Amino acid sequence: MSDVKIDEVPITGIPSDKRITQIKNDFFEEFGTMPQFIVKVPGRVNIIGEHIDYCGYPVLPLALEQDILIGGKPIDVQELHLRNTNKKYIKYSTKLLSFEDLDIKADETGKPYWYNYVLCGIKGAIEYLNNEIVGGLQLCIDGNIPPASGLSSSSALVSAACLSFLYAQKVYPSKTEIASLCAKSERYIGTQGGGMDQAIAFLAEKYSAQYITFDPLQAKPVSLPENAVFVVAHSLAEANKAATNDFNRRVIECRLAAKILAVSNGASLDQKIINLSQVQKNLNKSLDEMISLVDEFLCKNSYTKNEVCDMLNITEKELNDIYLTPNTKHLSEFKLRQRALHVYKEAMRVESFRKICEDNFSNGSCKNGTNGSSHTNGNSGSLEPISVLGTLMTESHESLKKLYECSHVNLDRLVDISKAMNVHSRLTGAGWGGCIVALCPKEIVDNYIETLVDKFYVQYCNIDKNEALAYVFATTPSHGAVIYK
Ligand code: ADP
Ligand code: NG1
Repeated sequence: MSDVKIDEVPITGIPSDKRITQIKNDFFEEFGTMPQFIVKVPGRVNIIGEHIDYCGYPVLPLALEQDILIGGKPIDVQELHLRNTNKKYIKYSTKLLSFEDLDIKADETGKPYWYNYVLCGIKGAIEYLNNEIVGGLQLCIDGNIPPASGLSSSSALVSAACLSFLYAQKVYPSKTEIASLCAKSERYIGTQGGGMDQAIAFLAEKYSAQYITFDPLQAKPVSLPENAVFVVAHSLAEANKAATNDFNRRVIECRLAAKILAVSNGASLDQKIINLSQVQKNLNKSLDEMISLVDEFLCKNSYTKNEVCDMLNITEKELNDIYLTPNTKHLSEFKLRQRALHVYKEAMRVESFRKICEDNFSNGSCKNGTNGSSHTNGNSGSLEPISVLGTLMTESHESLKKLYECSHVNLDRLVDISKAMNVHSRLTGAGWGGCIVALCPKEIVDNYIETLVDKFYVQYCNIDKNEALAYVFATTPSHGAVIYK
């Protein structure tokens, strides 16, 4: 899997599609020529394993049918010209500089411009090429992944831009290589994300979710129950991760928790950043044992900056410089215990979920009866496997809401409406808005969607029934990035 190159399909193989026609028309209108290639990178929904990729733990996403499409054509001059089929995203052009000089600045409110995500992908690609680039690029972008909604529109955009640029430069990295490169590239936007979104964008396979492990990056297909469907429903609240410090705050709280657990258990006081999974490996402990260590060494509900400095035996300046990001330096209080507990317990839920799928649905069908779970987490004896999977998703949501504090009142309402129909669900993606993912038995899917439309979108959000149908959809696992040439 690791050395596999990205699929290239003859451009004649593109299904005739309104969006492709739109890209071609807009490309011609803007640049007076046709695109030479089109790249397609999917969004994703994460089934379980939230806010743990940047702590080094495996996650379980699948690629969506919704995607970012980019039509591209190399040009002789070292310039980049961007156009979007959606006119709310303004045109943008720039000289292509060395990666050190390619500056990515947010607007005056701190929110990134849309084209900054394209620049992230291109900056990463130029860095990968050691500034040895030939010519430039014209690009026209079209996306149908709901933005700022936890379905990875930003990573699909960064990844599609990076792939387009490398392809135009005639450079063809493997899927794992480009996935890791794009994860690194997206951090130029200012958030310290993990690598889940970029990994599934390139490593996804049709009809299965992927169990993604990091360091080294690998993806293993996971068969899902045939008699259930994963339904995504939008909360109608958008949250741009890079516009606030909510996301980075959680990342650094996890970093600090990891370092404190390490030094409290005998590690030397150095300045190396480690994640919660590395601490577990170094201490050679089980996840259960890590939870006991959190209870023992991170027993307070909140830690001040001074307390953290004392525990790590560092000055405030060192804390700021080594561990904090520009948008978290001013924080004075850190919730280390809650974040670490969420991460270790969520990592256990991912393992339970994967094992249940492996033991029960390995041929894509549900072998009724056993749940196959050997973990305490979500192990409910004689329950049907699907209901054990559902319980794990419900527990994940509770933990994200209470320990990680990244839910939203609309997300909680969607989860509650689902619960009343015996459908388990959870927030998916970064949270603070965005979407839920629900595990819904096939035979009630239509009824479930109708109930959400009625109780959430029409009655609670006061939107029209037809409009509401655009916000809730059943998913089918799709494939990873493709280049049409
Ligand atoms: P997500 O959870 O979808 O990844 P982010 O908050 O990280 O959300 O990023 C969302 C941002 O990505 C949007 O605000 C916009 O700037 C950019 N974006 C997403 N889709 C598109 C698109 N089709 N065209 C242009 N920019 C897009
Ligand atoms: P989304 O849902 O795309 O905002 C973010 C991170 C992921 C992961 C999830 C939470 C980026 C690009 N994406 O995803 O790595 O940490 O939140 O599980 O930072």
